[in-house]
Amino acid sequence: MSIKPLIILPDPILRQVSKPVERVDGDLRRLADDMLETMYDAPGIGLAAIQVGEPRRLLVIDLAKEGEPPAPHVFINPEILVSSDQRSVYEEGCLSIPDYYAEVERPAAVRVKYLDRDGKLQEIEAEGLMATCLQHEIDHLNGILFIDHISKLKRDMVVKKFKKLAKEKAPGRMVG
Ligand code: GNR
Ligand code: NI
Repeated sequence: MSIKPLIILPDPILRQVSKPVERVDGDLRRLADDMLETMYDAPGIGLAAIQVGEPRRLLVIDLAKEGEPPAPHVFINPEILVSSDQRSVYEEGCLSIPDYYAEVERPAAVRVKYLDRDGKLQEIEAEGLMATCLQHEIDHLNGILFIDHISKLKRDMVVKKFKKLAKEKAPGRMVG
C-alpha cells in the first residue's frame, strides 16, 4: 500500500473524463487500496482515482466518524440511475482544492449502480452525506469539480488564488 500525491487545482488533469474500468483485477484493487490509504492520510471522506492522476472510473468513500471502525466503500464504474427532485445543501470541500469550502445544492437522494471490489454488480439508494459524496466523486469522473456548482464570481476567485499558489510553488511550470 502507498500514499499517492494528490492532483491540485488548476492542474488540467482534473478536467479529464475518466475511462470505464474493464477488469476488476489485482491491479485495480491495489489502486483502490492506495486511494483509501491516501484518503485516510489526507484526511478526507472520499477520493476519485483522477485525484491521484489515474483517469479510471473508480472512487472510494468512508464516512465513518472518528472513533468508529473504518467503513471503506469502493465504487467501480458508478452510474446514477435516479436522482430525487428534493434537493439538499451541504458545505463541501475537496482534497484537490485544499482549505476551500462552499455550500453546494444537489439532489438529496440518488440511486447508484456500480461494481464492488469483487467486480459484482451492486445498487444502492443513498441519502444525506453519502448521496452528496457520491455525486461529488462521480462529478470528478466526468472532470467536474464542486466549484462548478457555485457562482462564477466565487469560482473565478478560487481558481485565481490556486493559479497564484501554483505559480509561487513552481515558477515557469504553470499549466491550466
Ligand atoms: O473529504 C471530502 N469531504 C467532503 C465534504 C463534503 C462533500 C464532499 C466531500 S468529498 C471530499 C474529498 C474529495 O475531494 N473527494 O473528491
Ligand atoms: Ni473532491
